[in-house]
Amino acid sequence: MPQQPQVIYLKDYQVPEFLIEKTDLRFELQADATLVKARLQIRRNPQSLSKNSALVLQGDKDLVLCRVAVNDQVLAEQDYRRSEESLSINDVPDVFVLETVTEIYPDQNTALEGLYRSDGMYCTQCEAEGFRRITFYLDRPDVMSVFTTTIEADKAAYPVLLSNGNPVASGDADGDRHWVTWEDPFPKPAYLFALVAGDLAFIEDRYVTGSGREVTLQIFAAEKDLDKLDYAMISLKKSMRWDEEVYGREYDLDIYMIVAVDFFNMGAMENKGLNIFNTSCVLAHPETTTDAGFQRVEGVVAHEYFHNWSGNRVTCRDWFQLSLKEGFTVFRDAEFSADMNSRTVKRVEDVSLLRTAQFAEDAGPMAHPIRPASFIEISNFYTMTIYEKGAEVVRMIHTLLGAENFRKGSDLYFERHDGQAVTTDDFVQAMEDASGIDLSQFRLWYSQAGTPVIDVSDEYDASQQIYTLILKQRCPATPGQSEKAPFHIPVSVGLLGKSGQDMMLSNGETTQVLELKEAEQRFSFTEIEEKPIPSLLRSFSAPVKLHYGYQRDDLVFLMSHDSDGFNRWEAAQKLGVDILQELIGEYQAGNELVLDNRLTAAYRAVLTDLSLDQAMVSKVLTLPTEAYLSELSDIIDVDAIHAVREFVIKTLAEALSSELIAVYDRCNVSEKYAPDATSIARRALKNLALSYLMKTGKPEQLERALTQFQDADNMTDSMAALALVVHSPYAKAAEVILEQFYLRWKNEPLVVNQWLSVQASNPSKGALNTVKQLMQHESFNMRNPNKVRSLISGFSSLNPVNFHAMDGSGYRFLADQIIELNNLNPQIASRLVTPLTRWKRYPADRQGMMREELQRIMDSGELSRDVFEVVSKSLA
Ligand code: B3K
Ligand code: ZN
Repeated sequence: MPQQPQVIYLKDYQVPEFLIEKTDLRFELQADATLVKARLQIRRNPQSLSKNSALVLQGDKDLVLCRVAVNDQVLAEQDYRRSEESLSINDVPDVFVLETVTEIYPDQNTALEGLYRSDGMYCTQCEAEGFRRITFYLDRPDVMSVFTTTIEADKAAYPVLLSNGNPVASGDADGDRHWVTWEDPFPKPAYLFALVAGDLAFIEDRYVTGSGREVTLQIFAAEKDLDKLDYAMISLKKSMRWDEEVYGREYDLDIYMIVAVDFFNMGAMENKGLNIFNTSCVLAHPETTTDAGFQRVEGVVAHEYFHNWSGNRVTCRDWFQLSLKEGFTVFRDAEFSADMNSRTVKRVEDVSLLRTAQFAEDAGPMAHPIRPASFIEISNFYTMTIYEKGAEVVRMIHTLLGAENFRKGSDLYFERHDGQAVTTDDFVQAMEDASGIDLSQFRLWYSQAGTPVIDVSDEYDASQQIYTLILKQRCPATPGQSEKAPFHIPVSVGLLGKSGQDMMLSNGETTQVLELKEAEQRFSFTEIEEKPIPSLLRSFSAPVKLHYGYQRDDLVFLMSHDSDGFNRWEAAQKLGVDILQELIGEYQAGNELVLDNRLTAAYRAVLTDLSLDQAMVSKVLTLPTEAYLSELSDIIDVDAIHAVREFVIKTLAEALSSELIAVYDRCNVSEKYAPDATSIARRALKNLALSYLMKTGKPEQLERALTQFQDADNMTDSMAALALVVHSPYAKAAEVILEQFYLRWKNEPLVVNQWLSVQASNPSKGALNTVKQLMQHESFNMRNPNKVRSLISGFSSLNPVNFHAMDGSGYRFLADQIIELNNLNPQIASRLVTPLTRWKRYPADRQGMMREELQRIMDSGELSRDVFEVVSKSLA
C-alpha cells in the first residue's frame, strides 16, 4: 500500500456544508466514452457551522474533467483543485449554479460501480458511493436533490433510454441519435440515481393503488428472456398490495420499472422508480428456474419495492445507518414471504442462514454492530449482520411492542421522517414514542457486536407448584469491544405437560415473552401442576445462542408435540446436533460409529405421519448442515464433520428405505408446475427422500435419480437429480448427464451457473481440478460476478472438504483468484476473502496455511480499499 486507507468514524459525522437543490444531468453516450454534463443548484447549508468553507465534491480519479463553471463563469485551472478523490473550489457564493462536463469510460469499468456496460447495455450502480464515478457530486445520503436526467444515444443500438421518475420529453437528434428526458419529483440522494440504455424488450401491466391512482408497471430484459418475466410482475403486484395492507404505504410515482442485467455485483438495487436487478433475481420460468429461484425472485422484488418507503422516502443520514433501511426492509420482505408461503418454513430458512453465516461473522475478525462505529470501505458492510441481524433486531421490537403498537410506530416513523435522511435512533425513537414502551436498554443491540449466549436452567417446586426458569446471559468479546453490557432480550417460551399439551401461563396464554434484561434473571410460573418440559425461544424470538440441558428423549417429545412449529424443527436440529457431535468425538477417537436409534425412530415417525405440516417435513428431516456443525465447533474438524454426517445419512437411509420409497412415490405426482407452498413442499420432500435413497448405494436408486432427471418437466426436479448424481460415486453417470445438461441449457446463463456450482461443490476428490478446468470453459467469465459466485464461491463456501484440503491447494487457489479480481472488481474480490477470515476456527496446521495465503494477498501489490480492509483485519 502506498498509503494506508483512511478509517471513517461515525463520531466524526457532520452535516453537509452545502446542499444541492436541483440536479440536472445530460448523458451523451458515445461509442468509446460518455460525456456527463451536470448543472447543480447549490447553496450553503444553513445548519452547517462553517460559513465560508470551500466546496468539496467527491469525484473518482478516473473522471476526466473537461469544464467547470460557477454561475456561468468558466473556471481557470488555478481556480479549483483536483485530487485523487475530489474537486475543491474556494470562494464560492452562498447560492450558485455549478456546471461540470466530465468524460467517463463505461466500457473500461470492470468494477461494475458507476456507469458500465453489461452485455451491450448501459446501466448504473450507485449505492453506496458509485455516483462519484459518474460525476463530481456531494455523494452522501444526507444530500437529497431533485433530479432531471436527459440521455442521448444512438437510436438503433439503444432504443430504450431510462432514468428515475417520469419521462417528460423526447426527440430525435442528429446522426441517427435520439434523446429522452426524465424528471423525478422526489428529492433523493445520489445513491438512488439510475440510468439504463439498451435494446430491451419489456412486459407491461397496471396497478391501481388503494386510493385509486393508476401506476404503469414495466419489466425490461433481453428479448430472449421475455418469457421469464411474469413471475416478477405477479410478485411486484402482490408486494404493492401487501405494503398497503400491512403498512398503509402506497406507491408514489406514475411508473415503476425493473430492468434485468446480467453483470451485477449483488442481487438488485432499489433506485427510485427504476430498480436494476441481477437477472438471477428477476427471471423465472419453470423449465429453467428452481423453486428456490422462484422464491428468491418473489422475495427480492418485494424487498426492492418495500425500499420505496423504507430507504427512499425515508433514507439514511450516513452509511453507518445502513441497517436503518436494510434491517427494516429485510424484516418487511421476510414477513411478506411468510404471508405468501409457509411462515414456519420461511422462519426456518432465515434462522438457518443467520446461525451459519451471521453468527460466524459475529465471531470473526469482521464482527461489527448493526450500526458500525467505523469502516474503511462501506461496500464491505453490506453484510449478514447489517441485513439479517438488523432484521432480527427489528423483529424483536415487533415482539416487544406487539403488532398493533409496531404499526403505530412505523406509521409515526414514516410520517415524521418522510423526505428526510435519518438514523437508526430516529427509528427506535418513533417506536418508543408511539408505543410508550421503554427501549433505552434495547438500543444496545445497535452498538454492541457479538452473539449473546443464554444459559438456561430450571427448578420445579412440586409442593408450591412453582416452576422457575433461570436465564443467564453473556456476550463474547469482539474486535474493539471486550466488555458488553447485558442486552434487553425477548425470550418467548411455552411449557409442555407430559401429555404434550401446552400449559396455560399466567398471561392467560400458552406462550409468554420473558424480557431478559439482567445478566441473570429468574422467571417463575405459578399453578404449574407437573414438572414441564420448556419450549424455549419460540419462533427464534432473539438472535442468540440458547443452551438448556435437554435430554434426547425430551427433544424427541418436543419434535412431535411442541405447538410452535419452529421449535419442533429446532428440537429435531438439537437432537441431530447432539448425536452428530457425539459421533464426531467417536470418529476422532478412531472408534466405530453407532447411530442412536432414537433418531431413526423419530425420523420414521415424522416420515409416516400424514397429519404433520407437510411443508415442514423435509426441513425436520434434514440433518444439521456441515456449515452449522462447523459454526458450533470450537475447532472445526472439516473431515470428521463430513464423514460423520455422511455416515448418519447412510444409516438412516438404509433403515428407512421402504418409508422413503413410499414418500417418494406419494410425492412424485405429475401435475402442472406451480411455485406455490404446497407444491414446493411436495417437491422438497420428494427430493429429500431421493437424496437419502441415493446414499444407500443401491443401483436401483441411481436409476430412480436418472429417471427423474430425464423425465423432469421443471428445473427443481432436474437440478436435484443432477446434483445427487454428480455428488455420488457414480462418476460415469455423472459425466454423461453433465454433458447432456450443458448441451440442453448452454444458452441459458442462469442454468449454466447452476451447472457450474453443482460441479464446484462436489465433495469428491478432484473437484479443484474440475473447477480449474471450468475456469477455461466457454461459459466462464471472470468479469461476470454470477459466474465467479457460482464457480469460485461454489468451491470455497459450499465444498468444505476440498477447500480445506490438507495440501493447502484450496486456499492457494482462492488467494490467486482474489489477487486477480482485486484489480478487476474489488467488491467481488473482497467478498471472496470471507472463508479465509475464519482461519482461527481451524486446527493449527490449517490455520498456518490460511494465514499464509492472507499474507500473500496482503503482499501482492496495491490492494483496493475493499480487499485491504478485510485482509488486514483478518491478520490483525
Ligand atoms: N441496497 C442494495 C445494495 C447495494 C449494495 C452496494 N454495494 C440492494 C438492497 O439491499 O436492496
Ligand atoms: Zn435492501
